[in-house]
Amino acid sequence: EPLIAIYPGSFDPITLGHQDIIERSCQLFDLVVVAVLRNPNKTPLFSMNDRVEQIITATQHLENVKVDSFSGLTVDYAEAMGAKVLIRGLRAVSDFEMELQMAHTNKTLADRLETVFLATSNEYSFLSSSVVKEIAKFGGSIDHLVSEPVAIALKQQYPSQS
Ligand code: COD
Repeated sequence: EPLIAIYPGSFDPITLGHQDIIERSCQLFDLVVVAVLRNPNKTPLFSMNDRVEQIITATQHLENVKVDSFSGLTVDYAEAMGAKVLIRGLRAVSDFEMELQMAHTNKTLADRLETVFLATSNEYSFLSSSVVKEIAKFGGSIDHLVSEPVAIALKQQYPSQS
């Protein structure tokens, strides 16, 4: 039976930090499903289509990745996908409280789903989608933080600054 893991998130947009977690997860699991949440409470910068396309492009070189979108509870989506593992990336200590709370909540909702935390690579420990958007908005260089297609898309979102 293949070991399936899901990696859920907003990915607005996908960064090199996310890509690093996906690449490393692909070494550990038979299939990694990158799942973009449709969140009615958040207004994303990029449409669902754009985000999914960006992730597909960024993971083209990996054979065992599937990209999808979902709504509702992550645990329900994980069960529908037959996933036994939920992957999360941990950056600084500041991520810890929120992530532990999420893991505990998900454990009460789905006992057989295990959250696995991967520590971020050093170079990406202060990288987030929000930071990338902030820098792009004010015309700073983001080329070392996101893939080239994402950098181009961000520059198009904030044209007056580029
Ligand atoms: N290095 C390593 N990891 C990183 C980096 C980086 N530089 N940047 C981000 N990450 C990790 C994050 O820690 C996270 O694990 C993952 O990448 C995705 O990050 P984001 O910011 O794109 O996604 P989030 O954190 O907004 O995703 C939250 C969910 C969508 C997973 C969550 O809200 C959810 O499960 N919602 C569905 C409703 C639900 O089930 N609720 C109950 C759970 S409490």
